[in-house]
Amino acid sequence: STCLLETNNKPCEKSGPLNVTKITEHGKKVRKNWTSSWTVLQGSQLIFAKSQAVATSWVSDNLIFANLGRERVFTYVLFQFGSHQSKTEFSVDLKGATVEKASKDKSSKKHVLEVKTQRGTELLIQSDSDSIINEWFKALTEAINIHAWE
Ligand code: I3S
Repeated sequence: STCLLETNNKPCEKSGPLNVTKITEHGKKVRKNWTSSWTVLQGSQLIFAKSQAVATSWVSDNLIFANLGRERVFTYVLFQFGSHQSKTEFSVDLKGATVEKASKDKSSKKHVLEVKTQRGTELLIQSDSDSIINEWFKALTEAINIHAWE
């Protein structure tokens, strides 16, 4: 598969191309700016980058390698704020987030999901493929449920 990144020896759950736009940032409405992003779901992090290569290097820039006993444990730290965040490269934390199928008034596009984070970011993610968006809906719902109480 396309998931090459590891966290605590766990491969990422899902990755692939999606169209994404923020609609709210820190609780404030922002102008839509649909871009196609390589999207990676890893643990409770949902990462957006321009391309798969950028996603890989961006995440590995934020990797901390720790040797715990005999096992090599890979832990990464993603910067939620600060210089590492840009319009095309950013991540959101899914702890306490919600995901739902977006209502028609949110977008004229088909197959749109709305993700709301605890920090007041709202994203729309979209694919022209019904089955791709359904897979993402399942994966995101699962990730949100698994990490809800952390
Ligand atoms: O929700 P909106 O404002 O109708 O979103 C559309 C606009 O953002 C539009 O751009 P400008 O109005 O900034 O020129 C985009 O091109 C559209 O894609 C947006 O709507 P959809 O329905 O595609 O999410």
